[in-house]
Amino acid sequence: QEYTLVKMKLLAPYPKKLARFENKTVCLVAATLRPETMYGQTNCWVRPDMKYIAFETKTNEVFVCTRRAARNMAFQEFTKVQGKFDVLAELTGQDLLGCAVASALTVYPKIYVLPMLTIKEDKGTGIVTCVPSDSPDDYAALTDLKKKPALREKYGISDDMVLPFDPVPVVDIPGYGNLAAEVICEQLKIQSQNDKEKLLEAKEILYTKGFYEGIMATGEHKGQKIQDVKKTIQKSMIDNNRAVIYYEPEKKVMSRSG
Ligand code: ZZB
Repeated sequence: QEYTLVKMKLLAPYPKKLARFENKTVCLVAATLRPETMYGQTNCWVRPDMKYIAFETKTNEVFVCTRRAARNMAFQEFTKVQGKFDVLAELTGQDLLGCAVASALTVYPKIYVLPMLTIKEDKGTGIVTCVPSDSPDDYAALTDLKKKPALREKYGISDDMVLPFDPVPVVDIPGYGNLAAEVICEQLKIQSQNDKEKLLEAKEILYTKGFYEGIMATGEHKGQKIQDVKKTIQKSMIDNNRAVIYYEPEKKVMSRSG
């Protein structure tokens, strides 16, 4: 499985556990299958109770992701020595909550690290970029935070990190419009980020519809088909040093290699 790894650059002040890297570029790296939706990023997701590490890449950047993802990256020439990575810091999602990051293409110059409780350990990097216009999981999790002051309070998230960030129209999907995730969450009566089965159904519908019928609604490729621009947008992010390609091995292979 090929993912686009989006470098979400940590902005100063860095959190305590990363403070000693303040003279370096630190990136929370998010794996996505939808590089063309990056125009609509509204925040970065981490799971508060999940463990993350920081390691140095061969280009002298510091990447933050799960240990499992770091190990995969070490076998994909991200580090100086093949298969090896030095753990510079160990942290939890909680340590990253409320930090500010800058990500490519999005209309919001400064976005925040917020809690998503359904992030899986065994997929991607454990860091997820939020696109509430097109990802039902993201729309549901952001709506949870917007509607529930108690949830924000529990995780020490202030209103200004959440409330100003509305979904941005990025892709037009015939029958769903340009805020497809919101439309489908309403149609399927999705109540929260924990509505697992309905969210899976919503995601599958939008992946297929978006890929085959989606038209860019913003940016320099406005009016073009998603199929025709996906690779172009991925390549331009890579050329601008804002993303890299990351492969995820098949699950079976993973469990054999530890
Ligand atoms: C931005 C984005 C925009 C995404 C969209 C989807 C959509 P999949 O399909 O199951 O392989 N993701 C990545 N890692 C994780 C994780 N560890 N736990 C939970 N979610 C994760 O999952 C890949 C997608 O799920 C990724 O692509 C990421 O969200 C999220 F408009 O990135 B995506 C219809 C979906 N649209």
